[in-house]
Amino acid sequence: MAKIDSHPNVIEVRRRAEQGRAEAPPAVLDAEWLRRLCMAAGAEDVGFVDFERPELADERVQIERAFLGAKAAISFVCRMNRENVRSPARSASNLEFHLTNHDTNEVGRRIVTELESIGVRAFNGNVGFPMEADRFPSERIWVVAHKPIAVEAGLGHMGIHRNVIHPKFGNFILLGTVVVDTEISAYDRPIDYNPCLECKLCVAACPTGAINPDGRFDFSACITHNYREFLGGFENWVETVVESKDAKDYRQRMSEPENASLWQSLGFGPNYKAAYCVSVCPAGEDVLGPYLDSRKTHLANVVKPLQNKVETVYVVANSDAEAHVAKRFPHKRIKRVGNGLRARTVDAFVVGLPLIFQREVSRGLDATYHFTFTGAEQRKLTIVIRDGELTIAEGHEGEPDLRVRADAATWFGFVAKERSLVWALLTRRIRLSGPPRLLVAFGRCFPN
Ligand code: B12
Ligand code: SF4
Repeated sequence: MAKIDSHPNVIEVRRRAEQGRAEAPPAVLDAEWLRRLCMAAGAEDVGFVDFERPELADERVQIERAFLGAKAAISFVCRMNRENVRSPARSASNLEFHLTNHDTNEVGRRIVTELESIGVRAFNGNVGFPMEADRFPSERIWVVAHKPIAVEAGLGHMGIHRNVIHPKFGNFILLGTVVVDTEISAYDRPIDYNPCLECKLCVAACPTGAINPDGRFDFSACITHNYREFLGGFENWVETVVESKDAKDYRQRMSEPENASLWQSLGFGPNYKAAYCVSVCPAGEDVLGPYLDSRKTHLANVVKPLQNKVETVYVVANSDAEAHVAKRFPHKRIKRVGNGLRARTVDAFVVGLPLIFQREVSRGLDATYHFTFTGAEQRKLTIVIRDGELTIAEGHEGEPDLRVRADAATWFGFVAKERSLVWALLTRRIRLSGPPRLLVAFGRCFPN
């Protein structure tokens, strides 16, 4: 301790404190002052939320894993230029996404820098990537979920396509969040209407059918195509390289444009393949005018060029997305790929099943499954597939049509196509009681 007492910096800090020159951080941040600070930092709208409200209880737990002491959040938006996002030229659209992504991170960083300079602990939650990759794909890999915070902060509501629509800027925004350990003098509340017009143009434009008219989102369809050059799509490409016998074989699996696109993604940041749901959305006061003037023109100039574009759409084999492209967009090329979404633990299995469930493929199946996992992970689950719906419950409920008793490691090896089912059945690492066709039908509902 004696050593630290004589350190020049320690002496100076103590001297300042004694002289009353050390600035104490404010006990409460004034909302008006904070709003001005955020706008000066480049935000185009901002709202404040406290973490006491029950709607954000789960979010707070997640954020505390990265930043202890979260009391309130500053939610802000940065606007994207519409015509670039809408362009069928992927290079133009991706540039707009990437640059706005960068700006949004910068705005968050500037806000944090200002707050830190007055002694307030503040944390900038990444807009998107990089994320906590070591959790992929078992848990959510993002630290802050910006959408629920933006909704609570009164910056808009999620439309049918599950993007937040701002009442003025529409869905041409990216979201940022700065978390602080200090209370704010006034908090915002969700706005009392949804800017979404329910026109369903997003449903019509999405090449993979990921957006359903009832607001359901097919996570697997979107991530397989749109994120082909991110995460799981990248892993699938690596496996393609590994599995190729020689250069000629590789060239048959990956076309030259695909290689060029991948190189661009690796060199300049990963390229999205679509985002057409965002492109076509006419909602928001600043966006709506031309659509109200002539829906026909909006369709012809914005929606049709994206629908008519001849392009490759990436799908999982025998998925709802594959059927959708074949039916709605016969001029687009279908390419079957893997998306890397495979469970390795029972927890990941439970989280992942709803994300890869194929509602249309499941039609006609009415079955209750009792799973008993043994070995390293012991757990009982009841999984019901009925009327295109999936339900998962802990424990065993009701009378099953098929009982599956499986050593957990063997089961996940089988799901990842690394172990043969026949071998697992013969060695009794997986045991079935009931018609085996129900296991085949189960597998069809969750292609990966
Ligand atoms: C995960 C994610 C995705 C996923 C899932 C999309 C989704 N609807 O959530 C995928 C990869 C498909 C995706 C795609 C896109 N995304 Co995105 N994405 C995120 C991320 C990281 C978290 C989203 C979130 O909060 N989900 C939770 C709840 C609130 O949303 P939800 O819709 O109910 O949840 C779904 C998924 O999150 C998923 N999920 C939930 N829990 C778990 C757990 C695990 C383990 C997994 C794997 C998945 C998963 O399943 C849910 C149902 O489908 C945020 C960035 C962030 N850190 O917040 C950006 C974000 C939502 N994305 C954004 C954008 C712009 C896009 C794209 C347009 C990208 C592009 N340029 O093409 C597309 C649009 C697709 C769409 N219509 O939603 C913006 C949206 C801005 C806005 N105005 O709302 C965000 C907020 C980024 C940002 N900082 O601005 N995205
Ligand atoms: S395109 Fe239409 S239906 Fe889709 S989110 Fe926008 S306003 Fe809602």
